[in-house]
Amino acid sequence: MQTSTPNPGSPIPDPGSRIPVKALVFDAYGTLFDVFSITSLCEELFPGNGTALAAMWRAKQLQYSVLRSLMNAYLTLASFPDVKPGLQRLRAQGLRLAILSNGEPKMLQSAAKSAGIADLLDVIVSVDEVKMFKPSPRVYERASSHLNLAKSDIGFVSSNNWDVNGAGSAGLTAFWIQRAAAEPPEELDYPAARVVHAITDLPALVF
Ligand code: LAC
Repeated sequence: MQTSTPNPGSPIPDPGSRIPVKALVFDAYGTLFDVFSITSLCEELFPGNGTALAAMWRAKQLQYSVLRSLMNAYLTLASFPDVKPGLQRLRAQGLRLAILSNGEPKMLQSAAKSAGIADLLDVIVSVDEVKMFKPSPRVYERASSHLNLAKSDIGFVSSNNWDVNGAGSAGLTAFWIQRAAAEPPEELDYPAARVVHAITDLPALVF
């Protein structure tokens, strides 16, 4: 395993400088939408086991397992509290904003609407249109075609380390939003250009 190789695709900018991007593209689940906001429903269904069930369901969702009753709960996921104010500030700065997710179009549109952020997004792109999942480079290329921007003009934000590395490897500037304090960085060749803890940290880091 390599540990300290710098990102060969795009060198890490000076940590003190802002990063020039024209758009920011966000992963959805765990990044914008709080997948643990279904914990209270899980607790109602299985008293005493809500937290464990929500965590297990997230693992299952990543494996693309389908269980209708909980999938429906994903249609109305809450967003993290920093998401709406962060997106509003980024938009006021003139950035174009998008979601690029392994989720289905209907689920993403519904969650964005329910979280009150649909109007802040220029486009919601689902892997459904390429029939491949992230981290395939073909998926990250869809962000470039939808926004009509070079990949180097796009920042990609994800809470998933593998997604950060995938985006960096595909030529986007990746930002890791570390939602879980204990999560260590991935030791692959494409580290994040910046690590943040909330979407509201991003406006000061880009221009
Ligand atoms: C997504 C998952 C991977 O939204 O978080 O693509």
